[in-house]
Amino acid sequence: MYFSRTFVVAATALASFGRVLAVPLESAAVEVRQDGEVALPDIDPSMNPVDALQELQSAVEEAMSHENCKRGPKKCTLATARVRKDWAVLTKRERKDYIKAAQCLRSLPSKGPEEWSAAQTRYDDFVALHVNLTMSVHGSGLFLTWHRAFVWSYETALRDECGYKGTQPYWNWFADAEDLTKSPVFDGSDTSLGGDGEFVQHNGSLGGARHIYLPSGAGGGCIKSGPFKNASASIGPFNPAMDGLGPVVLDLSDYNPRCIQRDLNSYAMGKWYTTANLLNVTIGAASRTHRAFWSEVQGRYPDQFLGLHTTGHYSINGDNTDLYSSPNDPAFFLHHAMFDRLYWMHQILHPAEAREVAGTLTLQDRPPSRNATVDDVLDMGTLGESHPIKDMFDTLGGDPLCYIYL
Ligand SMILES: *[C@@H]1O[C@H](CO)[C@@H](O)[C@H](O)[C@H]1NC(C)=O
Ligand SMILES: *[C@@H]1O[C@H](CO)[C@@H](O)[C@H](O)[C@H]1NC(C)=O
Ligand SMILES: *[C@@H]1O[C@H](CO)[C@@H](O)[C@H](O)[C@H]1NC(C)=O
Ligand SMILES: *[C@@H]1O[C@H](CO)[C@@H](O)[C@H](O)[C@H]1NC(C)=O
Ligand SMILES: *[C@@H]1O[C@H](CO)[C@@H](O)[C@H](O)[C@H]1NC(C)=O
Ligand SMILES: [Cu+2]
Repeated sequence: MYFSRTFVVAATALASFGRVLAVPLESAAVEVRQDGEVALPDIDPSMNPVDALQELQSAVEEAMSHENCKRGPKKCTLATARVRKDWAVLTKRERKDYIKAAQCLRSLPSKGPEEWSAAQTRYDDFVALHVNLTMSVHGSGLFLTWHRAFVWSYETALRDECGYKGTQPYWNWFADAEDLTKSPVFDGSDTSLGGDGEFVQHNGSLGGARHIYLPSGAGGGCIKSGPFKNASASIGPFNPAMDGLGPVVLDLSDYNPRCIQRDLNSYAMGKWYTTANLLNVTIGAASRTHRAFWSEVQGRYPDQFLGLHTTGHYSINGDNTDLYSSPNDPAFFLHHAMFDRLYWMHQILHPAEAREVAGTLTLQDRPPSRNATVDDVLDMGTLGESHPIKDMFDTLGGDPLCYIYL
Protein backbone atom coordinates (compact mmCIF):
# COMPACT_ATOMS: atom_id res chain seq x y z
CA MET A 1 0.00 0.00 0.00
CA TYR A 2 1.20 3.49 -0.80
CA PHE A 3 2.26 5.27 2.32
CA SER A 4 3.02 8.93 1.97
CA ARG A 5 5.83 10.51 3.90
CA THR A 6 3.62 13.46 4.39
CA PHE A 7 3.37 13.34 8.12
CA VAL A 8 6.81 12.07 8.89
CA VAL A 9 8.26 14.11 11.67
CA ALA A 10 11.95 14.77 12.23
CA ALA A 11 13.30 13.27 15.42
CA THR A 12 14.88 16.57 16.35
CA ALA A 13 11.54 18.29 16.16
CA LEU A 14 9.93 15.82 18.49
CA ALA A 15 11.51 17.23 21.60
CA SER A 16 10.11 20.66 20.84
CA PHE A 17 6.78 19.12 19.86
CA GLY A 18 6.57 17.70 23.36
CA ARG A 19 7.20 21.16 24.77
CA VAL A 20 4.71 22.81 22.50
CA LEU A 21 2.05 20.30 23.35
CA ALA A 22 2.83 20.31 27.06
CA VAL A 23 1.17 16.91 27.35
CA PRO A 24 2.87 13.54 27.56
CA LEU A 25 2.87 12.09 24.08
CA GLU A 26 2.77 8.54 25.42
CA SER A 27 -0.59 9.00 27.06
CA ALA A 28 -2.90 8.30 24.15
CA ALA A 29 -4.35 4.88 23.59
CA VAL A 30 -3.22 4.47 20.03
CA GLU A 31 -0.76 2.15 18.35
CA VAL A 32 1.15 2.61 15.15
CA ARG A 33 1.64 -0.59 13.23
CA GLN A 34 4.91 -1.56 11.55
CA ASP A 35 3.68 -0.63 8.07
CA GLY A 36 3.12 2.97 9.10
CA GLU A 37 -0.63 2.66 9.22
CA VAL A 38 -2.16 4.14 12.33
CA ALA A 39 -4.27 1.82 14.45
CA LEU A 40 -7.33 3.86 15.29
CA PRO A 41 -8.09 4.70 18.91
CA ASP A 42 -10.95 3.01 20.64
CA ILE A 43 -13.33 5.72 21.82
CA ASP A 44 -16.47 5.08 23.82
CA PRO A 45 -19.41 6.41 21.77
CA SER A 46 -21.30 7.27 24.96
CA MET A 47 -18.61 9.79 25.90
CA ASN A 48 -19.51 13.46 25.54
CA PRO A 49 -18.24 14.98 22.28
CA VAL A 50 -15.73 17.32 23.96
CA ASP A 51 -13.97 14.39 25.65
CA ALA A 52 -14.18 12.29 22.49
CA LEU A 53 -12.53 15.10 20.55
CA GLN A 54 -9.78 15.29 23.17
CA GLU A 55 -9.16 11.56 22.76
CA LEU A 56 -8.91 12.02 19.02
CA GLN A 57 -6.49 14.92 19.47
CA SER A 58 -4.28 12.75 21.70
CA ALA A 59 -4.35 9.97 19.13
CA VAL A 60 -3.37 12.43 16.39
CA GLU A 61 -0.46 13.76 18.45
CA GLU A 62 0.61 10.22 19.20
CA ALA A 63 0.47 9.24 15.53
CA MET A 64 2.51 12.29 14.54
CA SER A 65 5.14 11.53 17.14
CA HIS A 66 5.52 7.96 15.86
CA GLU A 67 6.19 8.77 12.23
CA ASN A 68 9.78 8.11 11.29
CA CYS A 69 12.42 10.65 10.56
CA LYS A 70 12.61 10.93 6.79
CA ARG A 71 10.96 14.27 6.14
CA GLY A 72 12.65 15.95 3.17
CA PRO A 73 14.20 19.42 3.29
CA LYS A 74 12.97 20.77 6.59
CA LYS A 75 11.51 24.08 5.63
CA CYS A 76 8.84 23.52 8.26
CA THR A 77 9.24 21.66 11.54
CA LEU A 78 7.05 21.25 14.55
CA ALA A 79 9.23 23.83 16.24
CA THR A 80 8.54 26.47 13.58
CA ALA A 81 4.94 25.56 12.74
CA ARG A 82 2.15 27.98 13.56
CA VAL A 83 0.14 26.40 16.36
CA ARG A 84 -3.58 27.04 15.93
CA LYS A 85 -5.57 26.92 19.15
CA ASP A 86 -9.10 26.87 20.46
CA TRP A 87 -10.47 30.41 20.98
CA ALA A 88 -11.49 29.28 24.47
CA VAL A 89 -7.88 28.73 25.59
CA LEU A 90 -6.51 32.00 24.23
CA THR A 91 -5.76 34.72 26.76
CA LYS A 92 -7.85 37.89 26.66
CA ARG A 93 -4.82 39.69 25.21
CA GLU A 94 -4.48 37.09 22.42
CA ARG A 95 -8.17 37.33 21.57
CA LYS A 96 -7.99 41.12 21.44
CA ASP A 97 -4.96 40.97 19.15
CA TYR A 98 -6.86 38.70 16.77
CA ILE A 99 -9.95 40.93 16.84
CA LYS A 100 -7.81 44.01 16.20
CA ALA A 101 -6.16 42.37 13.20
CA ALA A 102 -9.51 41.28 11.75
CA GLN A 103 -10.83 44.83 12.19
CA CYS A 104 -7.68 46.14 10.54
CA LEU A 105 -8.28 43.97 7.45
CA ARG A 106 -11.85 45.28 7.39
CA SER A 107 -10.51 48.85 7.22
CA LEU A 108 -7.74 48.48 4.61
CA PRO A 109 -8.66 49.21 0.98
CA SER A 110 -9.51 46.44 -1.48
CA LYS A 111 -6.84 45.28 -3.92
CA GLY A 112 -9.34 43.28 -5.93
CA PRO A 113 -10.15 43.45 -9.64
CA GLU A 114 -12.25 46.40 -10.82
CA GLU A 115 -15.13 44.19 -12.00
CA TRP A 116 -15.71 43.22 -8.37
CA SER A 117 -16.52 46.80 -7.50
CA ALA A 118 -18.75 45.92 -4.54
CA ALA A 119 -15.57 45.03 -2.63
CA GLN A 120 -14.52 48.05 -0.59
CA THR A 121 -12.02 46.62 1.87
CA ARG A 122 -9.22 44.11 1.93
CA TYR A 123 -11.50 41.88 3.97
CA ASP A 124 -14.09 42.18 1.17
CA ASP A 125 -11.50 40.74 -1.21
CA PHE A 126 -11.79 37.46 0.73
CA VAL A 127 -15.57 37.55 0.50
CA ALA A 128 -15.47 38.42 -3.21
CA LEU A 129 -13.13 35.60 -4.17
CA HIS A 130 -15.26 33.14 -2.22
CA VAL A 131 -18.36 34.41 -4.03
CA ASN A 132 -16.71 34.23 -7.41
CA LEU A 133 -15.57 30.63 -6.91
CA THR A 134 -18.61 29.36 -4.99
CA MET A 135 -19.80 26.96 -7.67
CA SER A 136 -16.39 25.29 -8.01
CA VAL A 137 -15.09 25.17 -4.43
CA HIS A 138 -18.12 23.62 -2.70
CA GLY A 139 -19.47 20.11 -3.22
CA SER A 140 -16.42 19.54 -5.43
CA GLY A 141 -12.95 18.01 -5.37
CA LEU A 142 -11.55 21.41 -4.44
CA PHE A 143 -13.72 21.87 -1.36
CA LEU A 144 -11.39 20.72 1.44
CA THR A 145 -8.10 21.99 0.08
CA TRP A 146 -9.42 25.28 -1.33
CA HIS A 147 -10.86 26.21 2.05
CA ARG A 148 -7.60 25.15 3.70
CA ALA A 149 -5.73 27.51 1.37
CA PHE A 150 -8.33 30.23 1.99
CA VAL A 151 -7.90 30.12 5.78
CA TRP A 152 -4.12 30.01 5.37
CA SER A 153 -4.25 33.11 3.14
CA TYR A 154 -6.43 34.90 5.68
CA GLU A 155 -4.13 34.03 8.58
CA THR A 156 -1.18 35.18 6.48
CA ALA A 157 -2.89 38.46 5.55
CA LEU A 158 -3.64 39.18 9.22
CA ARG A 159 0.06 38.72 9.93
CA ASP A 160 1.61 40.39 6.88
CA GLU A 161 -0.87 43.21 6.32
CA CYS A 162 -2.07 43.89 9.86
CA GLY A 163 0.92 43.09 12.06
CA TYR A 164 -0.75 40.16 13.80
CA LYS A 165 1.74 37.94 15.61
CA GLY A 166 -0.60 35.07 16.48
CA THR A 167 -2.22 32.28 14.51
CA GLN A 168 -5.72 31.51 13.25
CA PRO A 169 -7.81 30.30 16.21
CA TYR A 170 -10.68 27.84 15.83
CA TRP A 171 -14.18 27.61 17.26
CA ASN A 172 -14.65 24.26 19.00
CA TRP A 173 -18.20 23.43 17.95
CA PHE A 174 -18.55 20.53 20.33
CA ALA A 175 -17.93 22.63 23.44
CA ASP A 176 -20.89 24.84 22.55
CA ALA A 177 -23.43 22.23 21.54
CA GLU A 178 -25.68 23.04 24.49
CA ASP A 179 -25.86 26.82 24.37
CA LEU A 180 -24.13 28.80 21.68
CA THR A 181 -24.83 32.15 23.35
CA LYS A 182 -22.47 31.12 26.20
CA SER A 183 -19.62 30.36 23.80
CA PRO A 184 -16.51 32.51 24.31
CA VAL A 185 -16.66 33.09 20.55
CA PHE A 186 -20.24 34.41 20.57
CA ASP A 187 -21.00 35.64 24.10
CA GLY A 188 -20.93 39.28 23.03
CA SER A 189 -18.12 40.21 25.44
CA ASP A 190 -15.24 42.42 24.32
CA THR A 191 -13.13 39.27 23.80
CA SER A 192 -15.69 37.58 21.54
CA LEU A 193 -16.44 37.89 17.84
CA GLY A 194 -19.70 39.56 18.83
CA GLY A 195 -22.95 38.19 20.14
CA ASP A 196 -26.25 37.19 18.63
CA GLY A 197 -28.24 39.36 16.22
CA GLU A 198 -30.96 41.70 17.52
CA PHE A 199 -34.26 39.85 17.74
CA VAL A 200 -36.14 40.01 14.46
CA GLN A 201 -39.28 37.94 14.04
CA HIS A 202 -38.80 35.46 11.18
CA ASN A 203 -39.73 31.96 10.17
CA GLY A 204 -36.56 29.96 10.61
CA SER A 205 -34.22 28.86 7.86
CA LEU A 206 -34.40 26.27 5.14
CA GLY A 207 -30.92 24.78 5.08
CA GLY A 208 -29.19 22.03 3.15
CA ALA A 209 -30.30 23.10 -0.31
CA ARG A 210 -33.80 23.79 1.09
CA HIS A 211 -34.19 20.25 2.44
CA ILE A 212 -33.87 20.95 6.16
CA TYR A 213 -36.06 23.27 8.24
CA LEU A 214 -34.41 24.99 11.21
CA PRO A 215 -36.55 26.97 13.68
CA SER A 216 -35.46 30.52 14.44
CA GLY A 217 -33.56 31.42 17.59
CA ALA A 218 -33.59 34.64 19.59
CA GLY A 219 -31.78 36.77 17.00
CA GLY A 220 -32.08 37.39 13.27
CA GLY A 221 -30.88 41.00 12.98
CA CYS A 222 -27.63 42.97 13.19
CA ILE A 223 -24.96 41.81 15.66
CA LYS A 224 -26.07 43.43 18.91
CA SER A 225 -22.97 43.32 21.11
CA GLY A 226 -19.21 42.96 21.24
CA PRO A 227 -16.39 44.10 18.97
CA PHE A 228 -18.36 43.40 15.77
CA LYS A 229 -21.52 45.10 16.98
CA ASN A 230 -23.43 46.34 13.91
CA ALA A 231 -20.52 45.23 11.69
CA SER A 232 -21.22 45.88 8.05
CA ALA A 233 -20.82 44.10 4.73
CA SER A 234 -20.88 45.37 1.15
CA ILE A 235 -21.19 42.17 -0.85
CA GLY A 236 -24.19 39.83 -1.16
CA PRO A 237 -26.33 38.15 -0.05
CA PHE A 238 -26.91 36.00 -3.13
CA ASN A 239 -28.98 33.07 -1.94
CA PRO A 240 -29.57 33.24 1.83
CA ALA A 241 -31.56 30.47 3.50
CA MET A 242 -32.77 32.44 6.54
CA ASP A 243 -36.31 33.74 6.20
CA GLY A 244 -36.37 37.52 5.77
CA LEU A 245 -32.70 37.98 4.90
CA GLY A 246 -32.29 40.11 1.82
CA PRO A 247 -32.88 41.63 -0.66
CA VAL A 248 -30.48 39.60 -2.74
CA VAL A 249 -27.96 40.91 -5.24
CA LEU A 250 -26.90 39.39 -8.55
CA ASP A 251 -23.17 39.92 -8.86
CA LEU A 252 -19.98 41.39 -7.45
CA SER A 253 -20.57 44.81 -9.00
CA ASP A 254 -23.69 45.19 -6.85
CA TYR A 255 -22.63 47.28 -3.82
CA ASN A 256 -25.03 46.50 -0.97
CA PRO A 257 -23.94 48.12 2.31
CA ARG A 258 -25.79 46.64 5.27
CA CYS A 259 -25.17 45.06 8.66
CA ILE A 260 -24.21 41.41 9.07
CA GLN A 261 -27.06 39.36 10.55
CA ARG A 262 -26.95 36.42 12.94
CA ASP A 263 -29.43 34.12 14.62
CA LEU A 264 -27.44 31.86 16.96
CA ASN A 265 -29.12 28.53 16.54
CA SER A 266 -28.68 25.98 19.32
CA TYR A 267 -31.11 23.66 17.55
CA ALA A 268 -28.59 22.88 14.80
CA MET A 269 -25.72 22.67 17.31
CA GLY A 270 -27.43 20.13 19.55
CA LYS A 271 -28.76 18.04 16.72
CA TRP A 272 -25.58 17.51 14.70
CA TYR A 273 -22.53 18.32 16.85
CA THR A 274 -22.71 14.92 18.51
CA THR A 275 -20.19 12.24 19.46
CA ALA A 276 -21.72 9.86 16.91
CA ASN A 277 -21.21 12.29 14.05
CA LEU A 278 -17.70 13.18 15.17
CA LEU A 279 -16.59 9.55 15.52
CA ASN A 280 -18.19 8.48 12.26
CA VAL A 281 -15.92 10.74 10.17
CA THR A 282 -12.75 10.26 12.23
CA ILE A 283 -12.64 6.57 13.17
CA GLY A 284 -15.98 5.11 12.04
CA ALA A 285 -17.58 3.94 8.82
CA ALA A 286 -17.35 7.34 7.16
CA SER A 287 -13.63 7.63 7.92
CA ARG A 288 -12.38 4.55 6.01
CA THR A 289 -11.72 6.37 2.76
CA HIS A 290 -11.09 9.96 1.83
CA ARG A 291 -14.16 9.88 -0.37
CA ALA A 292 -16.40 8.71 2.47
CA PHE A 293 -15.04 11.44 4.74
CA TRP A 294 -15.41 14.12 2.05
CA SER A 295 -18.96 13.04 1.38
CA GLU A 296 -20.16 12.66 4.98
CA VAL A 297 -18.73 15.97 6.28
CA GLN A 298 -20.72 17.77 3.59
CA GLY A 299 -23.96 16.26 4.84
CA ARG A 300 -26.71 14.17 3.29
CA TYR A 301 -29.39 16.79 2.92
CA PRO A 302 -32.19 14.62 1.53
CA ASP A 303 -31.67 12.38 4.61
CA GLN A 304 -32.16 15.44 6.88
CA PHE A 305 -28.50 15.34 7.85
CA LEU A 306 -26.80 18.73 7.69
CA GLY A 307 -23.24 17.43 8.20
CA LEU A 308 -20.43 18.87 10.30
CA HIS A 309 -19.48 21.66 7.88
CA THR A 310 -22.90 23.13 7.12
CA THR A 311 -24.08 22.81 10.72
CA GLY A 312 -21.54 25.46 11.79
CA HIS A 313 -22.84 27.91 9.21
CA TYR A 314 -26.46 27.31 10.22
CA SER A 315 -25.62 27.56 13.91
CA ILE A 316 -24.39 31.13 13.40
CA ASN A 317 -27.17 31.51 10.86
CA GLY A 318 -28.15 34.86 9.26
CA ASP A 319 -25.55 35.83 6.66
CA ASN A 320 -23.85 32.49 7.27
CA THR A 321 -26.74 30.78 5.47
CA ASP A 322 -25.59 32.30 2.18
CA LEU A 323 -23.23 29.78 0.62
CA TYR A 324 -21.74 32.58 -1.49
CA SER A 325 -21.06 35.45 0.91
CA SER A 326 -20.84 33.65 4.27
CA PRO A 327 -17.25 34.91 4.83
CA ASN A 328 -18.80 38.36 5.50
CA ASP A 329 -19.11 37.17 9.10
CA PRO A 330 -15.67 37.23 10.78
CA ALA A 331 -16.59 34.01 12.63
CA PHE A 332 -16.42 32.22 9.24
CA PHE A 333 -12.68 31.78 9.65
CA LEU A 334 -12.93 30.27 13.15
CA HIS A 335 -15.55 27.86 11.87
CA HIS A 336 -13.46 26.89 8.87
CA ALA A 337 -10.35 26.47 11.01
CA MET A 338 -12.28 23.94 13.10
CA PHE A 339 -13.47 22.24 9.94
CA ASP A 340 -9.89 22.16 8.65
CA ARG A 341 -8.80 20.66 11.97
CA LEU A 342 -11.23 17.82 11.39
CA TYR A 343 -9.72 17.23 7.92
CA TRP A 344 -6.20 17.39 9.46
CA MET A 345 -7.21 14.79 12.06
CA HIS A 346 -8.63 12.54 9.38
CA GLN A 347 -5.46 12.77 7.32
CA ILE A 348 -3.18 11.92 10.23
CA LEU A 349 -5.33 9.03 11.40
CA HIS A 350 -5.67 7.72 7.82
CA PRO A 351 -2.28 8.38 6.19
CA ALA A 352 -2.98 6.11 3.22
CA GLU A 353 -5.96 8.32 2.32
CA ALA A 354 -4.33 11.66 3.13
CA ARG A 355 -3.39 12.59 -0.42
CA GLU A 356 -6.57 11.47 -2.14
CA VAL A 357 -9.01 13.72 -3.95
CA ALA A 358 -12.71 12.99 -4.44
CA GLY A 359 -15.16 14.95 -6.56
CA THR A 360 -15.20 16.95 -9.75
CA LEU A 361 -14.67 20.62 -10.53
CA THR A 362 -18.30 21.67 -10.04
CA LEU A 363 -20.78 21.74 -7.17
CA GLN A 364 -22.38 18.28 -7.06
CA ASP A 365 -21.02 17.85 -10.57
CA ARG A 366 -23.49 20.38 -11.95
CA PRO A 367 -22.80 21.10 -14.76
CA PRO A 368 -20.89 17.83 -15.30
CA SER A 369 -17.12 18.29 -15.18
CA ARG A 370 -14.01 16.14 -14.98
CA ASN A 371 -12.64 14.71 -11.73
CA ALA A 372 -10.36 17.01 -9.79
CA THR A 373 -6.69 16.00 -9.69
CA VAL A 374 -3.86 16.79 -7.29
CA ASP A 375 -2.43 19.16 -9.91
CA ASP A 376 -5.49 21.39 -10.13
CA VAL A 377 -4.62 24.88 -8.94
CA LEU A 378 -6.54 26.46 -6.08
CA ASP A 379 -7.17 30.05 -7.17
CA MET A 380 -6.39 32.57 -4.42
CA GLY A 381 -6.71 35.65 -6.66
CA THR A 382 -5.18 38.66 -4.92
CA LEU A 383 -5.35 37.00 -1.50
CA GLY A 384 -2.04 35.17 -1.70
CA GLU A 385 -0.19 32.61 -3.80
CA SER A 386 -2.23 30.05 -5.72
CA HIS A 387 -1.02 26.48 -5.21
CA PRO A 388 -2.01 23.10 -6.61
CA ILE A 389 -4.10 20.79 -4.45
CA LYS A 390 -1.10 18.59 -3.73
CA ASP A 391 0.62 21.43 -1.82
CA MET A 392 -2.32 21.55 0.60
CA PHE A 393 -2.29 17.98 1.85
CA ASP A 394 0.47 18.27 4.42
CA THR A 395 0.04 21.12 6.90
CA LEU A 396 3.73 20.71 7.71
CA GLY A 397 4.72 20.60 4.03
CA GLY A 398 6.38 23.99 4.20
CA ASP A 399 5.34 25.08 0.71
CA PRO A 400 3.52 27.05 1.88
CA LEU A 401 1.74 25.39 4.81
CA CYS A 402 3.36 25.14 8.20
CA TYR A 403 0.90 24.66 11.05
CA ILE A 404 -0.68 22.20 13.43
CA TYR A 405 -3.71 22.28 15.73
CA LEU A 406 -3.64 21.92 19.47
C1 LIG B 1 -15.79 35.59 -11.51
O1 LIG B 1 -15.08 36.74 -11.90
C2 LIG B 1 -14.77 36.80 -13.28
C3 LIG B 1 -13.92 38.03 -13.50
O2 LIG B 1 -14.59 39.17 -13.08
C4 LIG B 1 -16.05 36.83 -14.09
O3 LIG B 1 -15.75 36.78 -15.46
C5 LIG B 1 -16.90 35.64 -13.71
O4 LIG B 1 -18.16 35.74 -14.35
C6 LIG B 1 -17.11 35.58 -12.21
N1 LIG B 1 -17.89 34.39 -11.89
C7 LIG B 1 -18.81 34.37 -10.94
C8 LIG B 1 -19.53 33.08 -10.75
O5 LIG B 1 -19.02 35.33 -10.21
C1 LIG C 1 -42.57 28.47 8.25
O1 LIG C 1 -41.81 27.63 7.38
C2 LIG C 1 -42.13 26.27 7.48
C3 LIG C 1 -41.16 25.48 6.62
O2 LIG C 1 -41.19 25.96 5.32
C4 LIG C 1 -43.58 26.05 7.06
O3 LIG C 1 -43.90 24.71 7.26
C5 LIG C 1 -44.47 26.92 7.94
O4 LIG C 1 -45.78 26.84 7.45
C6 LIG C 1 -44.04 28.37 7.90
N1 LIG C 1 -44.83 29.12 8.83
C7 LIG C 1 -45.26 30.31 8.55
C8 LIG C 1 -46.02 30.99 9.64
O5 LIG C 1 -45.04 30.85 7.50
C1 LIG D 1 -25.45 50.44 12.22
O1 LIG D 1 -24.67 50.91 11.13
C2 LIG D 1 -25.38 51.69 10.19
C3 LIG D 1 -24.44 52.02 9.07
O2 LIG D 1 -23.82 50.87 8.57
C4 LIG D 1 -25.94 52.93 10.87
O3 LIG D 1 -26.74 53.61 9.95
C5 LIG D 1 -26.78 52.52 12.08
O4 LIG D 1 -27.16 53.67 12.78
C6 LIG D 1 -25.99 51.62 13.01
N1 LIG D 1 -26.85 51.16 14.07
C7 LIG D 1 -26.46 51.06 15.33
C8 LIG D 1 -27.48 50.55 16.32
O5 LIG D 1 -25.34 51.37 15.70
C1 LIG E 1 -21.87 7.22 9.16
O1 LIG E 1 -21.66 7.59 7.81
C2 LIG E 1 -22.29 6.75 6.87
C3 LIG E 1 -21.93 7.25 5.51
O2 LIG E 1 -20.63 6.93 5.23
C4 LIG E 1 -23.78 6.77 7.07
O3 LIG E 1 -24.39 5.88 6.16
C5 LIG E 1 -24.13 6.38 8.49
O4 LIG E 1 -25.50 6.55 8.70
C6 LIG E 1 -23.36 7.24 9.47
N1 LIG E 1 -23.57 6.76 10.82
C7 LIG E 1 -23.93 7.54 11.81
C8 LIG E 1 -24.05 6.90 13.15
O5 LIG E 1 -24.14 8.74 11.66
C1 LIG F 1 -13.99 10.00 -11.69
O1 LIG F 1 -14.08 9.49 -10.36
C2 LIG F 1 -15.06 8.48 -10.22
C3 LIG F 1 -15.15 8.13 -8.76
O2 LIG F 1 -13.92 7.66 -8.27
C4 LIG F 1 -14.69 7.28 -11.08
O3 LIG F 1 -15.69 6.28 -10.95
C5 LIG F 1 -14.57 7.73 -12.53
O4 LIG F 1 -14.10 6.65 -13.30
C6 LIG F 1 -13.59 8.88 -12.66
N1 LIG F 1 -13.62 9.39 -14.02
C7 LIG F 1 -12.53 9.47 -14.77
C8 LIG F 1 -12.72 9.99 -16.16
O5 LIG F 1 -11.41 9.17 -14.35
CU1 LIG G 1 -17.01 28.14 1.47
